[in-house]
Amino acid sequence: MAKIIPDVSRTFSEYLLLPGLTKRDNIPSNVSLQAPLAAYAGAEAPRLCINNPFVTASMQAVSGVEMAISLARQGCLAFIYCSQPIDRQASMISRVKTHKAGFVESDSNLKPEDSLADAVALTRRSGHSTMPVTHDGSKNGKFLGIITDKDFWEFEDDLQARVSEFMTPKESVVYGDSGVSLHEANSLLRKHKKECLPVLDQDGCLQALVFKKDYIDHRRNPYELLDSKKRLVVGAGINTHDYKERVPALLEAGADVLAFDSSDGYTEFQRDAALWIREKFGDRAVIGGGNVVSGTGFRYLAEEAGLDFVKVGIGGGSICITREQKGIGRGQASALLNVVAERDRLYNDTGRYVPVCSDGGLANDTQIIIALAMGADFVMMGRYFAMTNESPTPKVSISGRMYKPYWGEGSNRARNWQRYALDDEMNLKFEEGIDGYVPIVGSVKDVLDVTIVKLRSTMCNIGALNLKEFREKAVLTRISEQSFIEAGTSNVVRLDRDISLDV
Ligand code: MZP
Repeated sequence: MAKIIPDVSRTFSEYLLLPGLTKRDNIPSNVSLQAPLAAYAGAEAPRLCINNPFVTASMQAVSGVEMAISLARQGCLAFIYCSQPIDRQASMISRVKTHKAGFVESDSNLKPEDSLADAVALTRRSGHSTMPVTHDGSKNGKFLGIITDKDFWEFEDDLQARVSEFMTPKESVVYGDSGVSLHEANSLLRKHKKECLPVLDQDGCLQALVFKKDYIDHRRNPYELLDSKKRLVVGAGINTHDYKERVPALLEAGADVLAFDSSDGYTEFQRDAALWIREKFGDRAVIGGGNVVSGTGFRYLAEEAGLDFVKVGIGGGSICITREQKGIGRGQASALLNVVAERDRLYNDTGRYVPVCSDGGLANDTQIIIALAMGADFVMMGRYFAMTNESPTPKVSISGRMYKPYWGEGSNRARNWQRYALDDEMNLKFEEGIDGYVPIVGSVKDVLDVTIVKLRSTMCNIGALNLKEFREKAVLTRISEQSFIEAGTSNVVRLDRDISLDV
């Protein structure tokens, strides 16, 4: 007969943290959010750490080049999705690795014969108000000048007039020559009191733009995640089907960490693939895997497969219908608690610490905080990042609000059958993910800033200065339905919810 475990499957929203003693040095600015991303033994330093404990899901609707650059700049990490041809994924990795911080490719360009109306439309589409003018309107065309929204008045000037009549021509533009260092470029911006510096090659073609706001942004991002050669750190999703070709190409392109993207990772397929990669690339490869929902699954991947970190979660993802389609999965809180207990046992038994990632189903900042308090070393999120400006999907207006498409890797749209099927036979006979929309909430930095402030603040309430202390000191209580209601406001008309301001 089947075994029924006594515990019911629980979710994060069923728990609350009890405050611990807050000492005088427990202030948010003293808190470190650094988290290990690679297994380590005893007192040795992990081969890879992130500075903030958030990584992106390896998904088409989430993890493109722009997202990866933004995440690394915020001290986090993105996993570029593997549900695409090997050469495309490798080229995305190398675009992140070769991204020269501060030099950006111009993605809003005009031709001299374009009209002011074209300039206005481009600004609306791209959100950029500085537009280089090149001979053919391409990003690397011959540079002729630059036009910004300060050069004309949208409601006063003739919008049919040509861009060439309003742009600042090349002769009057301060620009840098190819080979200029970022330091020199910033000095030119400062000296000439400019916001944007075009960089031109020896033929006068546009190579890149340097913005003053990026310099300021850089100075404000002290947690940026860089490798030993000062390049941004990036991860890549992999699967157990084509790893013998995919992994060498990704490592060659510069991927710093690999993670099996699989809904159920407690398999011999994943172990065999991990052992093959380890034998071929040794410790140079940081390899994560999963997903699992039990201590047994964790132990198998940590010990037998020798993984560097293990992801926890089946069926909790916001776009996931695995539980209803196949009847497998586990409440995310129960799964995580079971796995982190095994991680700590493994550490006590062997001295090897294998970090745990809570993957999927984090619906708000509170749940992120509870996941880290319960023992996750870091969290992986899809929806959270799909809602930002940097996700690789187009903005869509629905009933006057702006959204972005977000779809599961197990949906027909992603066709990522490698994530779900054990062999080619099962190639998407049924879907495990849905296709939908999420509201746009701002930039990655905007949303992370808020989450980080809340996390640091809660850690101070618990009396923890780092994430290890946080999980060691955390005391949680289960909440009843009534106390869940009590947690909201009571008998007060809320300005943000109950009163319409349009009256
Ligand atoms: P969420 O942050 O949107 O709630 O969940 C993201 C996670 O859901 C991913 O990291 C992955 O583990 C999982 N996922 C991705 N696609 C599907 C699906 O199509 C899925 N079922 O479950």
